[in-house]
Amino acid sequence: MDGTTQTLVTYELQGDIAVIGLNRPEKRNAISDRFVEALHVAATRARSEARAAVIYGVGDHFCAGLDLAEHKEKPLFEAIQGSRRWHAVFTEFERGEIPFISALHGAVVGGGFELAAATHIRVADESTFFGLPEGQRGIFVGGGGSVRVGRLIGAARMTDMMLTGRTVSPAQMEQWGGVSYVVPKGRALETAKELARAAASNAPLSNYAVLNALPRIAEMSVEDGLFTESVVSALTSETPEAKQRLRDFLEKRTARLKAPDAP
Ligand code: 1HE
Repeated sequence: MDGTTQTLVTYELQGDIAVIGLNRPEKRNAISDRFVEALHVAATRARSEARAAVIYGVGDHFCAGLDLAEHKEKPLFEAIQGSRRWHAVFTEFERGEIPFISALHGAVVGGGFELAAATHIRVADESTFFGLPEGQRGIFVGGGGSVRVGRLIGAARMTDMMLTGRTVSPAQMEQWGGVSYVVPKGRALETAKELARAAASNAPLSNYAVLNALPRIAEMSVEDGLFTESVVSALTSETPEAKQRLRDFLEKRTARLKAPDAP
């Protein structure tokens, strides 16, 4: 079903964090045109009222990718425009003001993987499997995957996934750098919320710099990157919030860092 009455994307503000649910479980959260617009609405709302956000899939899977039933009817030019709209909306997640953390389980395939790649931290539970079955469907990635997934896990691994159609386990994906956390089945959403709450407690301008300066610096020459870093660093230090946070540390009003729990 993708009728006019269904809430394709749910949204809930829980304190400082927005919790966004992909909510078309009967079609494994396949992304139709209306679904992309619902993602746009949720991202816009989260960016204006939350300090971090979590995205998860309702049902047994995170997301089965592009809605193939809708796609097969599309004329060429509409397919190009559709892909460009995915790019624009996913960029709202990737290069906005607040961090987005994806909680993954079940299928994270095709456009579902492209969506996860546009988020800033990926948490996968042990039921997760990753796939890029575009070749099997006779199409190509169109939701930014050739840019984001390729940069995330490396072009050779992406090429392998696309040519062979193989699925990849969360443990393997963690080794490849495609996910940052692998947690027991059913624990991804809670872990993602904990991480979102931690990120939400940072200074908003620091988070903004992480989301918008880091990926740009990664594309620069070493010299340009180092110069840009100095400018961004000095700018963030100038805010009253930074000055207050620095004072809080020096006057021993903030908790000290401690070593991570094993392992
Ligand atoms: C769909 C879609 C979909 C399921 N578009 N309808 N993506 C794919 O190639 C993945 C295709 N899907 C699957 O491999 C499987 O559905 C899953 C592994 C995700 C889940 O399997 P399962 O057994 O739980 O569900 P199912 O029985 O296969 O699907 C349930 C229903 O969802 C069924 O419809 P129904 O009317 O028969 O109940 C499916 O047809 C429907 N469904 N996935 C439309 N993707 C911007 S470019 C991005 C390019 C891509 O993303 S290509 C990869 C597309």
